[in-house]
Amino acid sequence: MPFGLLKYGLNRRYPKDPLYGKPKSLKPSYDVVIIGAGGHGLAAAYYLAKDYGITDIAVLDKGYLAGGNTARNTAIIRSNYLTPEGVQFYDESVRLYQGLSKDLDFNILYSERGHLTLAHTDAAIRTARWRAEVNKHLGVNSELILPDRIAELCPELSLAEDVRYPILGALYHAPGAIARHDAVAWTYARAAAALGVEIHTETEVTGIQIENGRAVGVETKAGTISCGRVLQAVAGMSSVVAKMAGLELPIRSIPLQACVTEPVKPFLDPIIVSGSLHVYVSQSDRGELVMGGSVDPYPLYSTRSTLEFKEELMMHMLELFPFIGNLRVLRQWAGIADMTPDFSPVMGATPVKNYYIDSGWGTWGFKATPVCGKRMAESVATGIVPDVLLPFALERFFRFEQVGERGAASVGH
Ligand code: PYC
Repeated sequence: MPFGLLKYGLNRRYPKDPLYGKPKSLKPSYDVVIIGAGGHGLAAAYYLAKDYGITDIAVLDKGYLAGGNTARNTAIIRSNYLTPEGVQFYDESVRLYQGLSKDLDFNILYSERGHLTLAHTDAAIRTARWRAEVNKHLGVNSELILPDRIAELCPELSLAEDVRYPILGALYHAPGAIARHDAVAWTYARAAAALGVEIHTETEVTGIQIENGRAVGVETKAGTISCGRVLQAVAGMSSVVAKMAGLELPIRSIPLQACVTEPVKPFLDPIIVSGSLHVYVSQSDRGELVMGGSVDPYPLYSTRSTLEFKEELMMHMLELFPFIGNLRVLRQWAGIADMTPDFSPVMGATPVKNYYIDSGWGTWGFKATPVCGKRMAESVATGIVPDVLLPFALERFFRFEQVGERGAASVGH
């Protein structure tokens, strides 16, 4: 029997150190505490250390590394948004993603596929044209295309006209990509730890200490620590954690389910999204179809997945790809989407001094990982929220300056 198998099989604990170093005990104090060891929290830790030399950082998580929404999304990367604020922000993220494997010397399996948002109605064609024009104006490659071009880009897609929702056109976004979601978290964890950042998993935060309107410490199940600044990056639990700091967020948390099939030979190159059919699907480099549909119809803090979800998704998938009827679904799951009223995130400073927030990601947290990490690190390090984040401030809801991004959603709501 191979030696390694025995060593792993007979050990009560996983016998290898995690790739972010040996676990240490919590210190009584840190310069910065980051709540949430998902992609965003880890990226922020890395950029704080690399760009600003701030390395006295503890990243805390109640579970295992990147086991929340980072592990549960469908790994789509794109910047074909509707608002200029959204397009500029996600475009910076796409550019960071494109260089990430090289910059951090870790293969995140970044794979540029092209992204097609199918339009089945006149209204959807209008929105696609609108998005294409805003994108082009800001230097982002998107265009409205018609069925003959769709057939060239994705010959497997059914373009039948005698169906409920014939395809009239699509928004084509050539830079649309997928990546290995776990690897994104792993690469940031490894690089941050190499610079001195401590990552403490299974260390749940239970309270935030505030004195004179300023965050001064964090209570955890492993003890209380004092700190100079706190960043919360806990997608799916944003309202719960913000409440510990006395903040009320305009967020409803709703499950979003997804699934993967058994692997099959590559046949689907682009990422396909259909708003009317409530489907988004890509084929991973391992050959699995990775897909999902609409958010659940009610708020809930649960990551269970349902038969109804699967039945509905398959019904719609078969309209687009009638030949996949025999494919088996291997796994299904749910993440929790923190939805804001305008479908844009909430990032930046808060009314509690030294308490920063990275939240409200709804269904687009994964694609924002590098830019959010980098720009939140800038906010925390300098105390100045950069221009690219200002439109997403919490106060926008009090100023009636929302950043309406619903029209760019791939996910049905
Ligand atoms: O916005 O591309 C997207 C997306 C797909 C699934 C969740 N979000």
